[in-house]
Amino acid sequence: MLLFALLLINVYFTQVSTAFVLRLRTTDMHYNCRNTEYPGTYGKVIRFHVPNDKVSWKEPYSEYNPPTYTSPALIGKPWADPEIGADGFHPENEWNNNKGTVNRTNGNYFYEIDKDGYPINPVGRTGLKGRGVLGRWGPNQAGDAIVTRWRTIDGNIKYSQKGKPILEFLSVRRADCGEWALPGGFADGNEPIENTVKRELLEEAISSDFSYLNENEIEPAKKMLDDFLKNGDLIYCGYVDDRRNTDQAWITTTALHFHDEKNEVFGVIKTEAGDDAMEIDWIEIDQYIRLYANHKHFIRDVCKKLNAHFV
Ligand code: RP5
Repeated sequence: MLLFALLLINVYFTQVSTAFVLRLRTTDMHYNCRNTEYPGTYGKVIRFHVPNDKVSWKEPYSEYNPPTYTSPALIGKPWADPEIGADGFHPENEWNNNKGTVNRTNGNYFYEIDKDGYPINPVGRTGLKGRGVLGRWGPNQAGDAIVTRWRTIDGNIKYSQKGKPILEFLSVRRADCGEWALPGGFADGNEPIENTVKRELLEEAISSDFSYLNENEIEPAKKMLDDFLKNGDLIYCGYVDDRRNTDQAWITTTALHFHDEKNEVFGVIKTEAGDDAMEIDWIEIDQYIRLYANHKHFIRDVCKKLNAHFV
């Protein structure tokens, strides 16, 4: 009896602590943008080592002396900021707001500016200063599309052992690192983020050639797709633990959910990998899926929302 009670307590605390760790990972910790070489630099840019307990800026770390790296590819690009103070670029009134030509808000997070006028990563240290390959100082706005439908076997919804229906979601394999991810990408200028999500989904995951349909089916199919993508449900808006982040530039995403309850849309519309996606698939969801950045947390929240299987 005592053994049974101890077992129950153990299970309870394991679940509680797992939920806690997941929450911490989403908001308060760097896993992907720390203690690695910077992506695309072939070992030339190595981040300064940041132990787990030194991620937070609140923890003193007197030895901290990160290198600075801003990719030369950013110079002169219309979608990238100049160096702060150069070319008449003085964004001090733009931080944390969306009043200028660039959205510099960061979801629900407020970020600070250091004494030299640079934005400070709101989650903590990354071991690198500069912008890396990110165009904007501070937040770089992105959007992600979570497209789901029920997993079926012979036309019937598949259920987990615990009796919960199982979802699948549309995933793309990124060409830059080979990891599976949600279809998504950066906002073009100050475009509304719903447009970014839709545009990136269409570019990366949906065939633009509708010639597989009969001529009289094409317009209704396009309209159906358009209607489906009109009302995405907000799942997340905020910081992403992306491997490209630095102490002064990071990615902020808005993840919108679209659910094809009866497979009416994707029973007709063909998916196809495009742009910077090298492969595409409907992936069955469970707690073991591995995804780019913190996309898995968005998927977990969608499962909660639809009371679908995850754990
Ligand atoms: C992630 O990077 C975002 O969640 C979004 O999926 C993506 C945007 O970068 P690209 O796919 O355009 O490289 O942090």
